[in-house]
Amino acid sequence: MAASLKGPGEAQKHDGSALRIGIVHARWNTTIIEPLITGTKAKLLSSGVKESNIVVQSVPGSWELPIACSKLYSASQIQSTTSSTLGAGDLLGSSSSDLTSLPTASTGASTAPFDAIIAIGVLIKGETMHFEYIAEAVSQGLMRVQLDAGVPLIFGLLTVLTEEQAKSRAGVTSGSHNHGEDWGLAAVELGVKRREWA
Ligand code: DLZ
Repeated sequence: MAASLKGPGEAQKHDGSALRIGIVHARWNTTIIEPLITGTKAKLLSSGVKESNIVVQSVPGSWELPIACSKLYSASQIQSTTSSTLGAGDLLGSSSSDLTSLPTASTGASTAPFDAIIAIGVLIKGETMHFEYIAEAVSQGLMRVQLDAGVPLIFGLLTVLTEEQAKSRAGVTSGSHNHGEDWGLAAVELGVKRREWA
């Protein structure tokens, strides 16, 4: 069968066992978001990333993704320089909804800065210009965070015209591909390559 033009090409195998990965997702369109997160995590785990080194945070909508990714990354940088002198709960707390609350060494999780962060959101076009403004701003914002922070930021933002299009990109409809899987693999590849490039 001829290779498809679409997609990242033949899968590369990278060892994610040393990586720490963040996932920041919007809660709008949750029925699409959930399978995308599942697909993303499945590929992280199958690439060797430890469950304890995957940190998942949520925000209300896609608009909030750039600031959340930025804050999550800087919190992990602070944690990496201070964790050795911190007890569990100091500075970073333990509530999973707080962007500054990252697992500490006492949980067995890595306290290194994130090797990659995956931003996941689903924008579905409505009747107004809302979609266009958010899609453009979030895309620019995520690129800005990625280049300013120097951390790979995987673009898991679906910008679709219909709910059907969203479902068929989340592997929900029969025979469709879950794009979250690609995002998980991209995070591992970029996380590993970033360490090589350092
Ligand atoms: C307001 C809004 C609308 C209309 N549509 C979406 C959407 O399709 N996907 C999404 O992730 N978020 C949506 N939002 C919420 C905004 O992203 C944002 O959370 C709010 O405007 C508050 O800042």
